Amino acid sequence: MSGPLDDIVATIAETAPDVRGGLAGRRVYESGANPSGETQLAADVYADELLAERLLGVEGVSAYASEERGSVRHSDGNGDGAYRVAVDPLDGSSNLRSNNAMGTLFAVYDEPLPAPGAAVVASGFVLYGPITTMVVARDGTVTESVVEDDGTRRVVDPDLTLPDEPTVYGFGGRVPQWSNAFAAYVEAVESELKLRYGGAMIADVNQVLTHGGVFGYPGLADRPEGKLRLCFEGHPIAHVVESAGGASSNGDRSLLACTPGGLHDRTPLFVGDERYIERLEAALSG
Ligand code: FDP
Repeated sequence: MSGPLDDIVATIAETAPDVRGGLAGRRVYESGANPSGETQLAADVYADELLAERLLGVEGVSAYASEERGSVRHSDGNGDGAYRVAVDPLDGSSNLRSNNAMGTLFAVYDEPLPAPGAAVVASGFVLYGPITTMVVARDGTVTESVVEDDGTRRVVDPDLTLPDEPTVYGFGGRVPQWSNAFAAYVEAVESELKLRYGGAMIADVNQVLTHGGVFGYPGLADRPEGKLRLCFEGHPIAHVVESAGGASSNGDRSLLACTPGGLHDRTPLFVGDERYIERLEAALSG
C-alpha cells in the first residue's frame, strides 16, 4: 500500500523523463525573470509547469512552491492535504547551454510554506547526468535509484551514506568576493582534498555523496546572504546530506535549524563531511 509520500516521490520520478526529454529544444532564454531576478530558460518554465500540475494532483498535497514562481500555489481539491512540496525544477539550469549536468530538487514539508527546516519530512533530487538517477531521503535513510525511461525506479543503493574518507571539494562564488576567513579555510581544504566543481549544486553535492568531502556556496562581499535559496536548495540538500550521515550549515548552524522569513530567502550553504563542516563553522566564527 502506498501513502502520499510514496506518491509524491513516484510522481517526481515519473516526471523526470519528461523533463529530461524536453531539455533539447529549450536551451533558449525566456523574456521574463524568476522571483529572484534571474533569467529563466524555457526549460525552467517547462519543468516547473509539469511538476506543479502533477504534484498538485497527488492526494495529500495541498501546496506547491518553486523557485520559478513568486508565491505558493494551492491545490483546488486537496486544500486540507498535510503535505506541501517545495521544488527547484531545474537546479543548475545555466549548465544546459554547455550541456553539463543539472537536477530537480524537492523537499516535502508538513507545515505551510515557507516552513522551518524541522518540518521537512522527505527530500531528494533527480540528477540528469549521463544517466538519470534519483536520491530520496526519508525516515533517516537515503536511497539511490536509476530512473528508467518510463519513470520507474531501480534501486542501486538502498542505504546511501557519505564515505568515511573525504576526497573532494567544490566551492562556489568568485574568489575575490570570499571573506578572508572563508578563503583561509579553503586554503586548508585545498591542501587536503581534490577540486571537483561543475557549477550545478545538485551535481556537485552528488560528487560529495559519492566520493566524500565538502561543498559550499558562501556569503559573498557583494551578496552576504549567498546565492542559494533556503526553501528550494538549502533545506532539501541539508535533509539529504544529514540523512546520509553528513552535516549541513549556514556558517553557524544546521540549515535544518533555519527558518526562512520569506519563500525566496537565500542562505550561505555548506554540506558534507561532519569534520569539514565543524571546521568551517569554527573558521567563520573566529
Ligand atoms: P543555476 O544558477 O545554473 O541554476 O542556484 C542555482 C545554481 O545554478 C546552483 O545550482 C549553482 O551551484 C550556482 O547557482 C552556480 O552559480 P554561479 O555560477 O552564478 O556561481
